[in-house]
Amino acid sequence: MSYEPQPADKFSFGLWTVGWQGRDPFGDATRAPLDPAEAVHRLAALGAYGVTFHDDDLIPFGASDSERDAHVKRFRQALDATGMTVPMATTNLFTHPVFKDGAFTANDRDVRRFALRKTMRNIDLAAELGARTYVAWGGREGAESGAAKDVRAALDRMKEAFDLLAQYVTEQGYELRFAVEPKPNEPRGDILLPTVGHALAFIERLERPELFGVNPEVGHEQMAGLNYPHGIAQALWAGKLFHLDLNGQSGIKYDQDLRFGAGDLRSAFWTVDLLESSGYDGPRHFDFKPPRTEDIDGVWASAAGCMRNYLILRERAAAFRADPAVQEALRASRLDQLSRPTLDAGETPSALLADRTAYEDFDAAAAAGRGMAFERLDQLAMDHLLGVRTPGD
Ligand code: XLS
Ligand code: MN
Ligand code: MN
Repeated sequence: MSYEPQPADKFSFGLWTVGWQGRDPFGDATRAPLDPAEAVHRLAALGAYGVTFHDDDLIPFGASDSERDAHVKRFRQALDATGMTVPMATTNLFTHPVFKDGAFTANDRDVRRFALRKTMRNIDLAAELGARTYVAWGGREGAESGAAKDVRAALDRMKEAFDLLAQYVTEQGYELRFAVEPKPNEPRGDILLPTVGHALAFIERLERPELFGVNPEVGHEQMAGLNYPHGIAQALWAGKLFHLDLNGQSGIKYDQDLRFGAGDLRSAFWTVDLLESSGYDGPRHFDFKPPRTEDIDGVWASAAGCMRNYLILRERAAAFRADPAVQEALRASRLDQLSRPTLDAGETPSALLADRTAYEDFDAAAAAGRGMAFERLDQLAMDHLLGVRTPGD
């Protein structure tokens, strides 16, 4: 097996990922700026099919209209030369100091209006470049102290912003849907819409909920101590997994943005298993940061590693599902029963009350005595993940 990424695998990368210069709160940049056109060419050569961007990744904040046109033209030429697509775009509402107290939920009304205009401008470009998803990560929508943010008022303003943007794309006739990206903290002490669950609940309060889904990132859910595959499973169940950010994270700490497969490898295995078996057909988008120890060769090695690890895990997950011993173990763990409705078709509360086997004659001690056989099942997964399971074992 060569694990060679192909465009059909739908791997995409943010310009800001391979372009990250390694500036962190404690240290300066360790790498030179990367030309977006060069990034497109290199990623295409590695086997990616798409590239994504924040407005400011492509067009420096404050650029004149003619500079802007030149940047977009160069980028387009690279896309045309390589056949790379732009499946998603997003807005930088966090780097410039004007956004120090947020964008759509900044206390200052003029900052909120500026943030909306900045977003609408980049939505036009995203639509022009053929993007189908517009990500909204509220990087600085939050607070460090209690009285500084009236959370209910801030959520009103967040809803107002998303309703306005949805009205805008509808009026423009853009085929663009929004994907809200949750994160619990960093750079704010606490960020609004901190988890997939918060975002899913918020979306239902919007005027056009059908235009909104989520963009869950591996590390962000894990920073909140949550189970990423469970988070995306609930998003899939709700029909809301519009996009996702794959990367690696080791436990509850700062946003590590390791390459996919690093950090919690077992979680990565279950993530790929779920994506591949669920019919999710969106981009496999990597939002990672090549560590600042790396030179530019290390950047490309790291990007290649994201895709390679996905392909290895895809192969391992498929082998796990196809293994007759696993299918038997799944039955022993009664996964087939979980898929069966608890009530018979048309069964009413009174019919359930009339069923003595469900309660009066139910042998709780016997049911409690049944082992679930999950350990054998999980060890089979482990053997597949570690590559030591051979057919017929
Ligand atoms: C930061 C986020 C960011 C979004 C896009 O933590 O992951 O990169 O994905 O703005
Ligand atoms: Mn992250
Ligand atoms: Mn992200």
